[in-house]
Amino acid sequence: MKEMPEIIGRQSSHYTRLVRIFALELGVTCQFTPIFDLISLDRSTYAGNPALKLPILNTGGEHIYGSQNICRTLWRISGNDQQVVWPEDSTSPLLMNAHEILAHAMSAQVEVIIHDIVEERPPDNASRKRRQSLVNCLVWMDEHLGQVLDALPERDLSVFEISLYCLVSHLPFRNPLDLSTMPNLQAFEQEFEKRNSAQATPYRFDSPPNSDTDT
Ligand SMILES: N[C@@H](CCC(=O)N[C@@H](CS)C(=O)NCC(=O)O)C(=O)O
Repeated sequence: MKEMPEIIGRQSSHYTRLVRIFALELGVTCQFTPIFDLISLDRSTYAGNPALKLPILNTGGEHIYGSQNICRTLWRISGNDQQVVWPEDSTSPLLMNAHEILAHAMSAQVEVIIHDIVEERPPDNASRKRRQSLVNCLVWMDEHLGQVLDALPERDLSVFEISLYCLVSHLPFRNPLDLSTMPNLQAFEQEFEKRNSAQATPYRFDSPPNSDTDT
C-alpha cells in the first residue's frame, strides 16, 4: 500500500496553508506533522531542509522543499485533470508583476513577523523598509486585483489566488495591518473564505503537548 503524503509545517504558516489548501482542492489526502520550533537551527527540525524553512512534503521518504514544488508534486500525485494556472503561465507584464509582488509580500510577511513579533526587536532602517514594502505590495495588489483576476487564464485553480488568500487572511492573525483602505483584497478574501478548503485550514498555533507556547 502506498504511503500517504505527509505535509510537515505549521498550521500558523501562510506557506503551509497554501499547500494544505492545494492538496484539499486536488483531493489529495495528506497527513500533517507540525513543526513546533520556528527558530530552530537544527535542519532535522525541518525534515532536513538546509534552508531551515517550512513546509516540507514527504512522499515515501522523498522530501520536497518549497511550497510551489510541493504544489507541483501534489498535482502530479493527484493525477487530477483540473486546470491549474502556475506562475510561469504568466506572459503579460501585469501578471508577471502580480506574481512577483505576491511572492515578495509573502516572504516579507515572514521577515516582518520574525523581526517584529517573534523576536520583538525594535524597528531599524531595514525592518522599516521591509514593512513599507509589504504595505506597498498590498496597496498595489488592491489596485490591480480586478485586472489581474480577469487576465489569469481559464482555470479551476491558480497558485496566485490560493497564495493571495493565504497571505491576506494571515495578516489579522499574525501581523495586523489596516486593510480598510483595501476593499478589493477584503472582498477577495471573503469570497475565497467560502471554499471548503479554506474552512478546513484555519490558522492556529501548533503547540507541543503540555505546552502553552504560541510562536
Ligand atoms: N520559499 C519557501 C518559503 C517558506 C517560508 O518562508 N516559510 C516560513 C513559514 S511561513 C518559515 O519557514 N519561517 C521560518 C524562518 O524563516 O526562519 C516556500 O515557498 O516554502
